[in-house]
Amino acid sequence: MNEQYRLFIDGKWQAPHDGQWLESTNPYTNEVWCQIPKATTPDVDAAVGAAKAAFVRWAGLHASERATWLHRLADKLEVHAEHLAKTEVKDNGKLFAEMRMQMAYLPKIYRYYAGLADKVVGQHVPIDKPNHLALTNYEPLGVVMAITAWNSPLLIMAWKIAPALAAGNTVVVKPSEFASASSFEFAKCVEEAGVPDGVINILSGLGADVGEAITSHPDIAKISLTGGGQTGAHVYSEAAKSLKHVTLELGGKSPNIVFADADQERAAAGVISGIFAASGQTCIAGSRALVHRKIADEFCERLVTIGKEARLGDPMNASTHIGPVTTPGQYQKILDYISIAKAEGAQCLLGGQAATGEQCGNSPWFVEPTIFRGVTNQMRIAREEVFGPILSVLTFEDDDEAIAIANDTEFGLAAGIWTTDMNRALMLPSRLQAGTVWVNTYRSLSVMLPFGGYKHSGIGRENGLNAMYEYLQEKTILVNCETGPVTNPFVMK
Ligand code: TXE
Repeated sequence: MNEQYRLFIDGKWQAPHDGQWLESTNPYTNEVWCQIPKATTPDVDAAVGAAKAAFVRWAGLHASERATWLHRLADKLEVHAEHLAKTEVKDNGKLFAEMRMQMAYLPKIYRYYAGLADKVVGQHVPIDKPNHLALTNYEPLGVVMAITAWNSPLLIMAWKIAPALAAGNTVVVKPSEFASASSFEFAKCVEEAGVPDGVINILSGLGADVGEAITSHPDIAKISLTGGGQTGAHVYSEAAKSLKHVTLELGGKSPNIVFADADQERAAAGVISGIFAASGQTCIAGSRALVHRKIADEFCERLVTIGKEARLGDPMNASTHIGPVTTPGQYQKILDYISIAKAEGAQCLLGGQAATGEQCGNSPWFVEPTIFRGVTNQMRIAREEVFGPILSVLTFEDDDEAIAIANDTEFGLAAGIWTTDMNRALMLPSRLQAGTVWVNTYRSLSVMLPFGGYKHSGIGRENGLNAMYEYLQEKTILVNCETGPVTNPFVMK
């Protein structure tokens, strides 16, 4: 019997108001494996109401007490890491090897922000008014709505709710309808850890059903969303109507720039993992390889050689390199872009079609790792986010041209540089319009480092010290200590 999850609201498991559930399909077995509740507006109201009521108590705790709760939660996440990883694989078809690493990292994120909770301090400002005492202080925003995507549900959730909770906010999480189960398994850890009721609430459902209830809800102070660009823009404009704070982590079309002086073996491995890991379904996918014209032939051969070695198969199997695509919609989108690239005149060096065969099990959603050469930056395949295992190779003549092509995109999430020239390594990152620039590495993240996008890749930053301030507001306190006679009350001092 498949598990039928319930909403986690105010520390209790509740059936959705409309009594409807959605089915979750395992992308590898192509079988429905669980049911997730289909929340609607009354469920959003209930969850936000619970979070609002809990806020007074949670924000009133000393920061070090909130930190203790986050550590307790982290303890439970450690105990259940393996189970959480397996749940995510069933939901999104990503490799167990990757999800296991993510789950091992998850507690560190909660512990990092637990450690920061009581380090947030205000200032005494020696202002230019005699006999006045000026202080600043940081206070939480209130109820934070975390909307997450299907590609790394619990990691993305942690980036949002760990700093939000440490800062004193309470949260409602709405995971993607394509991968909600792990968020409910996470809620079991919340329950086991004994986190006070209403501090963390989990809702599942369709964005279209609950979107308006979220964006217009008067008691939600902030929305933090990871998702597609269109969703981000829509949520941003709707949230503006009630002046909500917003953090957006959206898509990318990230360049991986390979200079002629690069260590080609390392660069090729980096470019391949940058695009084929997670079947290319990551916001930081290095989907454009910009290769110096002088080495382009040799480098493309290397890419094809490594790409051919990719083993497609069961994501639970340790020897699998590439699993299925997560959703039928995503699968179709990727195949459409392959057709578009071919029609635009790009030359297909590898793959270029759906993958079938025994290794794909019952899954109809495998796509061959694909490399296109002869791509120009004007082609749609170079401009639009595919979110699949499709690499476009472009060439450049010199540094200026590489930078110009790299920056000629509406996105700006990440970029990679492969070079052994120290000057390039040090001087070029500042010329790239991207939130993260990796040099001689790619797709390497840390909770200690800010992460977020330039341009259409997002607004605000996650991770790092400053992410705490995305969930805080600054207060000024000015105390007049004058004792002399009152002067003219009609003139502002
Ligand atoms: O994302 P959506 P989808 C990109 C990627 C992918 C495309 C579509 O290119 O092909 O987006 O993916 C919720 N109000 N990325 O359709 O729809 C939704 O329920 C409030 C990049 O899965 O943007 C889910 O929880 N919420 C990305 C979340 O938004 C709404 C990761 C994201 O879903 C809503 C995922 C609304 N009106 C996709 N509409 C990345 N940055 O990594 C939807 N949602």
